[in-house]
Amino acid sequence: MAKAPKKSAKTAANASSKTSTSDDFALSALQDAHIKAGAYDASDEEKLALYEQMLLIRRFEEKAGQLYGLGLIGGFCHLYIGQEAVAIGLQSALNNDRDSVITGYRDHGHMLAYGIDPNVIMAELTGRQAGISKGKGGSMHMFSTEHKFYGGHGIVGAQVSLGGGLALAHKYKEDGGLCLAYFGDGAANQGQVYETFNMAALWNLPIVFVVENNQYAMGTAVTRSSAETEFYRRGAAFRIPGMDVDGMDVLQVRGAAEIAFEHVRGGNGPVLIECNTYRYRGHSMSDPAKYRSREEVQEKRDTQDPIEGMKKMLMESGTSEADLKALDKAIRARVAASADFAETSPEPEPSELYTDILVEKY
Ligand SMILES: Cc1ncc(C[n+]2csc(CCOP(=O)(O)OP(=O)(O)O)c2C)c(N)n1
Ligand SMILES: [Mg+2]
Repeated sequence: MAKAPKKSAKTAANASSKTSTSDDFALSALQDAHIKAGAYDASDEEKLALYEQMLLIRRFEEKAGQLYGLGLIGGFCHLYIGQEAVAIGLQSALNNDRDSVITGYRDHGHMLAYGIDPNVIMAELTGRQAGISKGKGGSMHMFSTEHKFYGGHGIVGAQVSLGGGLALAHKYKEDGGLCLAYFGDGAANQGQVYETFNMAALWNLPIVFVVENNQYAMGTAVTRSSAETEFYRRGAAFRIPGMDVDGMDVLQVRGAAEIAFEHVRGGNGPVLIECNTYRYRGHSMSDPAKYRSREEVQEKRDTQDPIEGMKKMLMESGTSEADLKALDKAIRARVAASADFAETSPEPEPSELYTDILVEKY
């Protein structure tokens, strides 16, 4: 069983370093603001919308898992189940007309969080012409420039440097946008991440780096791979303020997003957010997950599930169980329709083999 990082120790450590110099204070100021502000103060309507969006990701991913089992999805397929609060909490605070998003291969949830049609995502997973990459990319290579969603990247950590480039473009064009660049706890040990931190801080780029710490990189627990498991501190050497966020609570994530985005939009340079979360399924569909116990997974599900947590909150504020059941039914129907759409869509024409490839000198 993975040893849970000692989260209690860091608050004390922060407190002691805060007073040393004003510079140290600047690096922890956003974390202090996050602790003070706490969860986002959502209206009942907003809570229901966040719940609905998280549930759509969960049901979509469950269906993708089934289609994979039936052989309808080939290649790799990395599910986002358990991590829904991260993408929804952050992306609900974005300005979709201006801001850009980039992530790794665990990307279906981010696309749904960005409001991209489930039909075109499912069609991509099943390799159909109607897919968002014309069925030629699959699970790890989805892209929508129209929605300012820049992938979907299979090379661990590479999206962080590309995100730096997107942020540079926002600054260069003065379009007022920011880039949200997600990466995993495993990717956080890649050298290029720190090269990007340096340039982003040096050039004051509008970028929010988000470590989705789901406690594992493939089969390796963070405590076995990382000397510093408090990932939010890793920007300190580059003068990037960090925030340590409960990634299983959508309102905490949204609260942190409000603070981080305001800081970046104010022209103050990058922020690093660590969202502490957990993936329930294996690394990919082909992972039997023997490196952890069933009890560990069950315990997380029972005590920290982001969707159950929000459901409880909604019921406490008066939403009836019947209404929530009806919502789930509607989402299941929406997801089933996306699977039907994907299964009945044609595969790409063989001539598509010759499109979207570089064959000339550029
Ligand atoms: C440069 C590179 N090295 C190794 C791999 C193989 N690989 C794929 S996923 C992965 C683990 C990444 O874990 P993490 O960053 O924590 O993301 P998570 O899968 O947990 O979302 C590795 C090592 C790769 N795709 N690219
Ligand atoms: Mg990970």
